[in-house]
Amino acid sequence: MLRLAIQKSGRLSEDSLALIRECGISFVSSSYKLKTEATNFPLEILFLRDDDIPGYVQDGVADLGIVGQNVLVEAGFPGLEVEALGFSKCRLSLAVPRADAYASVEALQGKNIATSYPNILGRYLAEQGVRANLHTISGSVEIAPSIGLAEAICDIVSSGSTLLGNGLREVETVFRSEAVLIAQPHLTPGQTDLLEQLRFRMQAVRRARR
Ligand code: PRT
Ligand code: ZN
Repeated sequence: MLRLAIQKSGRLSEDSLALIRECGISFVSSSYKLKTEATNFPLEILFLRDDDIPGYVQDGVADLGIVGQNVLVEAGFPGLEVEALGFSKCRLSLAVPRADAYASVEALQGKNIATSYPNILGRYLAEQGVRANLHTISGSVEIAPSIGLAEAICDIVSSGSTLLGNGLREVETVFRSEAVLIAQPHLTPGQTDLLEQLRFRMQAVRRARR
């Protein structure tokens, strides 16, 4: 038996469920249940907040998970990734108010930057030799400059319309992300075998979609 953790409700949920179903795995899901069991594959599905998924898989509470690389790497467990899934593509970018001068990342030296990704951003800035003050906030990061909390932000971007709507300009891509399948480090040989069957089916689904 394998336990797979997926996002309960959010941007990853629909595509995660669709992928499992396209792998030929049948299950009944209702919005009230936090757990369901597949009827034709030894798989249990847990519905969780995406932020909790890397830790649960690292600890072996769940054997597998589907999560964005942004959340996985920020949580500090990049090594759990076993398969890139090709959906929920986005980027983690730095942005500044549209009217502000910005020549290069040097412009952020000594500035206040609001983000929900202090670890990924901190590493990026260190590589660039930039020292800045990071303010970690968990949501609505894009309003930080307009309320005087920070001179720049670092947040997830896909279409860019949220940045635009908040008078911000994307200036650097810090990290590129997509959904990935992750696995706990201590699967039994039987579970490893099931994981390989699942990966094989997932790869076939991706090939068929192209
Ligand atoms: O409740 P829970 O904690 O489970 O969900 P959540 O609110 O933390 O996450 P959710 O559902 O918003 O996103 C889940 C994952 O989807 C993220 O971790 C990313 O890997 C991926 N993803 C893909 C995105 C986006 N695209 C995205 N556009 N995550 C967030 N956004 C947000 C972004 O933060 C910004 O506010 O959408 C806004 C920007 O979108 P654009 O299109 O205006 O640029
Ligand atoms: Zn989350």
